[in-house]
Amino acid sequence: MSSPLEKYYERFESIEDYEKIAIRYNVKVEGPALKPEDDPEVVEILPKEEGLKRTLALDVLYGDKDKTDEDVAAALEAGEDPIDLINNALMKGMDGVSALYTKGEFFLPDLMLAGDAMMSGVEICEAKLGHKADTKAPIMCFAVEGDPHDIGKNLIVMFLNANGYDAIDLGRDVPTVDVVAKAKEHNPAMMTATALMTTTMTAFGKIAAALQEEGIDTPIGCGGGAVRRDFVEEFDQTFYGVEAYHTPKLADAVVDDGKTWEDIRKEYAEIVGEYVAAYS
Ligand code: B12
Repeated sequence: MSSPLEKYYERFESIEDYEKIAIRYNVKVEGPALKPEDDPEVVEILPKEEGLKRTLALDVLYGDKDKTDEDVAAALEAGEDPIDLINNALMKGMDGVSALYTKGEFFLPDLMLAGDAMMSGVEICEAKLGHKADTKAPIMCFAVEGDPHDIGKNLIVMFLNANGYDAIDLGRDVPTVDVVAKAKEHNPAMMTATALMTTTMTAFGKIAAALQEEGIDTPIGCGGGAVRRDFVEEFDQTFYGVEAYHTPKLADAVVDDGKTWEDIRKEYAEIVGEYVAAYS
């Protein structure tokens, strides 16, 4: 007499036409999956020539920190220029990740793994250089007072660094007085403030008022799960930020094109180059 488990498996042994299983679950196999590096947009971004730079870009694309560390060390050993590795290998991998995330083909964990891999590679390059790579401008990033949620803020920091900015990461639960003190110290071109709780997002207005008292008019991008555009726009000096990967483009608009917080409120979708529901 067979056991219940054996009986269960016997049912499958009697199935002759396995296609029926697929039909029942409405599964259609459409051929081999497209590899991330074969996506047409990613093909345009990654270094085309086989070699250390392409390998490194792929390490980042696949979020493989250990392999990135190994390959950066090997590339530096082989005499590659650390700045060239940052700009034309590590950052290219991260650009590929952003492209796939924008399309909805990569997800938050992919971003975080790739960000860690890229930043680790950048640190090894900077250690070889003996100084930090030149950056476009300092941008200050923080999660507001009372708020422990920092995943979005960490993504912002990673995207800014990946795009050549000096992201000054103040961390999470940052008191408004510290924001003002750090703004005086670093004179950032822009700030990003993140809040995920209805109880903490009131900090945006307090921060804007405290900065204005000190005569600091730096644009502040405010975002986070619970935050809405109309709430943010109740205060001067602020604009509503939607996706972490938008931040470098918003920073470019401020740094390169002299856009103000008022301009960004009007031109957000144009600046980030895509349809943004909150700004439609
Ligand atoms: C992870 C998480 C936690 C983790 C945080 C870990 C960490 N290191 O961040 C932990 C477990 C610590 C936590 C704790 C708490 N949490 Co919590 N948490 C979450 C959760 C599940 C996900 C949040 C998240 O990381 N989202 C993903 C990131 C990427 O999103 P994001 O930060 O918003 O950033 C995106 C955008 O907003 C944008 N963005 C953000 N800022 C900016 C700025 C600019 C300029 C731009 C352009 C874009 C931008 O970029 C990102 C997308 O690309 C949410 C629920 C949910 N599904 O959202 C609850 C949630 C946020 N938590 C909540 C609560 C209540 C708490 C607690 C108070 C629970 C408790 N009773 O103890 C505690 C906090 C305790 C404290 N110390 O005060 C509530 C908040 C409710 C509210 N509306 O007020 C939520 C919504 C859960 C719920 N449904 O109740 N939490």
